[in-house]
Amino acid sequence: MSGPLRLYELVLENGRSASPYVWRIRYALAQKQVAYESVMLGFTDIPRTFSGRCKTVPVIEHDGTLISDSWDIAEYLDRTFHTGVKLFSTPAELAMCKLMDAWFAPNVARRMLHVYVLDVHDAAKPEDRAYFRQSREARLQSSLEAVVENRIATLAELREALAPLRTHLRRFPFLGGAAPNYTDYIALGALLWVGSVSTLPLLARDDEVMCAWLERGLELYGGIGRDPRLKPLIE
Ligand SMILES: N[C@@H](CCC(=O)N[C@@H](CS)C(=O)NCC(=O)O)C(=O)O
Repeated sequence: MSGPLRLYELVLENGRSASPYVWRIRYALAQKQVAYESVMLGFTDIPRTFSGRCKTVPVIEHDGTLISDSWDIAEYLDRTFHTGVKLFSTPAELAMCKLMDAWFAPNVARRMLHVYVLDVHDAAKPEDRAYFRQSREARLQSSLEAVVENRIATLAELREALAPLRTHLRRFPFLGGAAPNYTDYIALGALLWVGSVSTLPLLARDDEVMCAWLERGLELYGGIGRDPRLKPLIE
């Protein structure tokens, strides 16, 4: 019999959980029907909380063990909890989910960052903003303002980059096929992150396929994605 599970999340000024990787795990826990207690941390709380042992969230604490990195957490959940639906029914499914992530990160998530990084800064807790600016500007080798200067053009590229998902979703209700799987959580997690901070709706209103999938995603598991604080994701 295993003990309670604690999920460390990233929180914004408005109290909303805002990491795309944490959202993957929130959906994973829902699919596995695992109850958990949330601990909300700001960016600068993370190193303090884990004394430097974990630098990013999500982190889970379970039976005295800390696990960071969302992929390690997802695999741990499948190994440890035999409730709900397995996240990766076979090694091949895990490999396909990793393939989706390998495509999604440079083509979609990177462009999201270039559209929304200043929005993330502005939505972060006030005490986290200087750290967020400094760390992201060092990583992007540019001021946040300069990164988002051409964001209307980047948003057009981002919408274009969703084409493979659109093609797939004309055939299937979910990226996982008839039912959602971890590939849906990768994309939904990113959209929910954007929706936590966005001052520019991501999806065009006439993008019916993506909009319908988003609505289905938000409804999953009793509507865990829905939140009155969510900014418009559809223009
Ligand atoms: N590879 C990690 C990435 C997690 C990650 O980058 N988390 C970000 C939030 S989206 C974070 O905790 N950043 C802390 C920081 O920037 O100091 C995973 O899959 O869990």
